[in-house]
Amino acid sequence: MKVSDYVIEFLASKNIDKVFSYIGKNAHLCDSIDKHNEIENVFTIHEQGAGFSANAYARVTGKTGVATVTSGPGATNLVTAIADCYFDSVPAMFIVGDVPPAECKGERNIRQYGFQETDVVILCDSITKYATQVESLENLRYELEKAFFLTQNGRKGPVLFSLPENLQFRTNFNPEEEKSFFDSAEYKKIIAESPVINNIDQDIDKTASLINNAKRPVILIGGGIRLADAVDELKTLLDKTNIPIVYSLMGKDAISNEYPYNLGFIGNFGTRHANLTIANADLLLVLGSRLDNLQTGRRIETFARGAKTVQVDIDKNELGIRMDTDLLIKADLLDFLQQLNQRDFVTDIDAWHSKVLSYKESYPVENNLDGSKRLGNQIIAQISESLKDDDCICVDVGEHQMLVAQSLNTKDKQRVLFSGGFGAMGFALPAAIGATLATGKRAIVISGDGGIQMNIQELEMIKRRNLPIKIFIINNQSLHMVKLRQDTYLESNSVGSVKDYSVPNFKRVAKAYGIKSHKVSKHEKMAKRIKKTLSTDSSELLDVQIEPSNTTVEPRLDFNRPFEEMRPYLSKEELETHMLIKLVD
Ligand SMILES: Cc1ncc(C[n+]2csc(CCOP(=O)(O)OP(=O)(O)O)c2C)c(N)n1
Ligand SMILES: [Mg+2]
Repeated sequence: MKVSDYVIEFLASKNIDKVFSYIGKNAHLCDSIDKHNEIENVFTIHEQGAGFSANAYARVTGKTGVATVTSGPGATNLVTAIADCYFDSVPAMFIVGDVPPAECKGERNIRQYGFQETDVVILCDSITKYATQVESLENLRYELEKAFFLTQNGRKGPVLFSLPENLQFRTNFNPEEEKSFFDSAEYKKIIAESPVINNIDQDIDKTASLINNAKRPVILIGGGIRLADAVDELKTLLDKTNIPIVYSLMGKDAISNEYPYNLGFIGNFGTRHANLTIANADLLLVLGSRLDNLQTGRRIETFARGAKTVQVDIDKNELGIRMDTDLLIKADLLDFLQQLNQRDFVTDIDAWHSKVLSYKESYPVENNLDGSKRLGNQIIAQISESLKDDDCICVDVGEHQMLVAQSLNTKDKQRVLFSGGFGAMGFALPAAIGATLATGKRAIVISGDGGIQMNIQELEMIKRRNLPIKIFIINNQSLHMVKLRQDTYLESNSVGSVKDYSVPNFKRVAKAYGIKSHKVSKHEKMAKRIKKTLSTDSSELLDVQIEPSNTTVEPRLDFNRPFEEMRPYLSKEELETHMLIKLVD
């Protein structure tokens, strides 16, 4: 059997139906994909585009996303997308068609021997679960099975698989004769160390008892719920208990705004009602969130300070490292919730419900404290009003992203994809391409004027494949998230974010790519234009031109403030009316 055919047959046997590709020394692999009936190449315009598309394919299907590129510059172009998978625990396999080992420098003390030689294994070692090069056919089956297995086992993530060009076209390969990873001691050891569900009986009892005794419980949802495919189990728990929820960026699309006790996004750019809810809780159940400091604020001792805390995560190294926690549980969230749901719950939290709903009514995110409207938040809320029930919304990085986290009102079947831990500008457009190709459903891009320019070349893909993608550019003509920091710490010296930064005419750019486009700048026309754009499925770009002052994110938590004290500040008297625990001096 030809080696490249074997590799592609292996992927097809894992139900992978698309590989995001850019051609080069992987040509044999791409040729085998092309000749296979159940799997297709999707050739993007840049390797980073292929990487982010594979990333989104994995996020929306739960399957392993696959991208393949050439050695050297192809691989380095992919690095950002690989890192993004690593930090957001996205299962993905990145295959590099590499330089033959005989043409590599080996032990020689030189920079490069072969053309386009780069040590991709070392390069990607710190941003993958496993990075390997197949140096001879003896290891091919073992390494391929191992690498693919690791993408999904335990805490998910990316692997790097380098397959030199000279091996791809060998035709004398018989996988039946080669050793399998699944027969190995290495595999048995990994399985033995995986989370064991029947060990957590006691933890489940304790958690159920904490829930039943709590007067002010809150669940903080992280990206782990989606990764564990535990959304339905979480809904069951909420049906039984009606516990209020808040979410991190990565947890946004696990429970929609259809749940009445969804208090929203927490943290430095969270909503005031979410932060007040955390601040006043007496029980905090953290499900699949690593509690990074954008969520907890820098004064971690003030975060959920009146609450007993339980943290559940599949990765034991994430447990309890940021705050004192009463109960730490290493478990797969699906197992954990399945078991927890078998317990009986008697909760008495009506007073708490009234309280948290009063937070929400007092401080709607679309309003300033004086009642005037916040245009940036309103635009995002208007987008949500016209979305279809199963749209996938792909969001870039910057102020517009925080506005989405605060104000995009979701429905149960919608997905919202972010570059969470890595915060990579340029994510949204190729992610939308991957999502829509994976599901056949419509995807929506919400990007800034900066982020969209980072992978704008992928508009060509939308046209070539006639994809149902709507692109909203929240165009404040600046890299405004950074401008905000320069205002605070650098006396508003907006070098790079406003000064010596520029944007093209996006409407004309889209037109050049053959994509329908419009521009809207009058505030009173925006709602109607947004609605019109979303009323069809065909590709379209809408340049929403807005003054930078209208995207500035509020409320926000300054680094030296207790968790509930967000800027713009409430008077002490007003804040005290909401507090069930003492304010920090
Ligand atoms: C690849 C990359 N480069 C730089 C940054 C730093 N950064 C974070 S947000 C941001 C501004 C984004 O500007 P834009 O896309 O216009 O969004 P806005 O904040 O204006 O809404 C920058 C430069 C980043 N996150 N990613
Ligand atoms: Mg901008």
